[in-house]
Amino acid sequence: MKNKELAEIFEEIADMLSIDETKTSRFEVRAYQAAALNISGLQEDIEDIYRRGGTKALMEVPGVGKGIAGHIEEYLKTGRIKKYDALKKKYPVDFSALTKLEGMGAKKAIALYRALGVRNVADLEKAVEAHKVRTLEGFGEKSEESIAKSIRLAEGTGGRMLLGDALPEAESIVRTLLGSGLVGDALVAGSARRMRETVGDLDILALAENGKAVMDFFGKLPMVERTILKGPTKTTVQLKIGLTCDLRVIKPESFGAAVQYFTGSKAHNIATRKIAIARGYKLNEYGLFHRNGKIIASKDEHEIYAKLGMEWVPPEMREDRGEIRLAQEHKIPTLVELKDLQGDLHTHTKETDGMNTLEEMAGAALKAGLKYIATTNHTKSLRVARGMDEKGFAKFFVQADALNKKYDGRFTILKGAEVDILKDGSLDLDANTLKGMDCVVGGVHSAFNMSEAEMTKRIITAMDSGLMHVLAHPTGRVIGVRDAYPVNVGDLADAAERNRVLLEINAYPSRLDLNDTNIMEAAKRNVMFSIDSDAHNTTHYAMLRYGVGTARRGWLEKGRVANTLPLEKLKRLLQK
Ligand code: DGT
Ligand code: CA
Ligand code: CA
Repeated sequence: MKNKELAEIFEEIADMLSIDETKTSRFEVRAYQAAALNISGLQEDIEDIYRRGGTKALMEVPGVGKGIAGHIEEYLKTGRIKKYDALKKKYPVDFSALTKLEGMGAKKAIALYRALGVRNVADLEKAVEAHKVRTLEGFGEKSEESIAKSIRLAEGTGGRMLLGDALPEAESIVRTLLGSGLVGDALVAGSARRMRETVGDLDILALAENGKAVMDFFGKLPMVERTILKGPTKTTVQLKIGLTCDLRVIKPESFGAAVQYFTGSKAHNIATRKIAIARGYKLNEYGLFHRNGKIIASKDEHEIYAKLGMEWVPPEMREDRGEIRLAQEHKIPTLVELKDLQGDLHTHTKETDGMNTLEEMAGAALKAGLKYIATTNHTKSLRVARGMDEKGFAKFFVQADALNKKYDGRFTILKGAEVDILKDGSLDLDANTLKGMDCVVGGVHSAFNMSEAEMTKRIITAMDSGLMHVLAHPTGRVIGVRDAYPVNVGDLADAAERNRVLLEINAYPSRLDLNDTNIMEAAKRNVMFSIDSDAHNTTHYAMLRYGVGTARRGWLEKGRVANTLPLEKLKRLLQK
């Protein structure tokens, strides 16, 4: 059925015609739009219509006049439409993908094409990453951010949403439910509770006797776009942010069992159910039961694990990756927590591509409960980020000295850089400058296109320089934007151990790099990690929680995370 293809072509023709709007083309634009709309809504196959009665039959379709019927005939016969091809030649831009992004019309797409050469979503991603969009007339920082967000949502994550976008929404729903007075308790379950890096849908549980009132309230929340399915115990809605959300209303007597069940993961549940069966029990979302139906535990999640002979398992570990046995042996590690973090070793200021001054960044960190940050601006070869040279850093650090003096020990700024690891593994600042810094964070920012062996060697060469303290975002992936470059994480971890380089867990929600499984692999060595926000503005310290969540998914204890150390101990650790 070619209906959809044709509708998209006509939509795109309309987009392209609208770029140079004159009186006649405005009329044409509307004609193509109407045709697109009507054809996409057509139940019958447009090819059948044509076969049945030629262009005359086509013209009976609402919105299809003589000209458009001719185009359809041309397309069905030749697979092309000359008018479309000519316009595409003039505007070689993937409008159909670009205009699907929120707030992006044909005119904006063409403005981006003219100013920055943006032809498709991939180009736009690059432009957004390089912060080129915000400088254009009619765009600005806000619109750049919303473009970035809609790109992430539109593709790449396979319909899944970043935890960093999904979890705050879930928490806001939970807060609203708790504030309604209609529920005794409410919490986020599912993959969001497990802090998975992306979330397929939200699962919220509410404790209440009267399901109907809760569901009525839920369906009317401002963040809800429409209700997909409504019942007294389960309601599914489409949220405006582009995610579906299940709300389940649970009776108090089975709340713990429901929390355990709907937190998942499915694999963890299957494993726990097997343990129940082995003990002659039955486990489901209503409780843990004897085979005769008598209830053993159901109100409290901890009780269910206890009655299964298991230690309570932190949600982040519930992936059936070995946590079941640890829980049976009562050897679940004490995982690192957000409140354990005392500092942040990777932050930026407006001197390069950040948004705030060093003073503002330090003040916000202090407010976020941190005792120290390393200020780590980009280095000279990273031109898109206005990277600084040796002199630039020297000048910039005067500010750090002055602020440290002012803070008088209440807070400390460590002097550092996010130094580019160049193609040959050398670092992008001279060795003396780097030696004079407290915290050198090395990272790959360009020339990703290498074999695994080459990339691994490049990064190890950089670590072997003895000048690096932290390896930033070790695999370079940006969720939904680009995959990790090929690299052997085990070999990197070996080099990190040898050189006492900290492996970063970059907390930025689209990075989360290292990820959970890489952390587990690296942690087999005697290496330490650093959970860093990579903050580019004062609000970004809030992202640290996602880094902590990822560290917990990688089973890390506080003792493995360098920035849980008080300043003096951290400084000793960083000394080469
Ligand atoms: P998602 O939504 O893809 O990010 O991942 P989850 O883990 O949130 O999965 P979801 O929303 O399908 O279901 C929520 C939880 O409910 C899941 O983690 C475990 C539980 N669950 C769902 N389906 C099954 C099942 O067939 N068997 C068992 N044992 N548990 C299930
Ligand atoms: Ca889910
Ligand atoms: Ca679900």
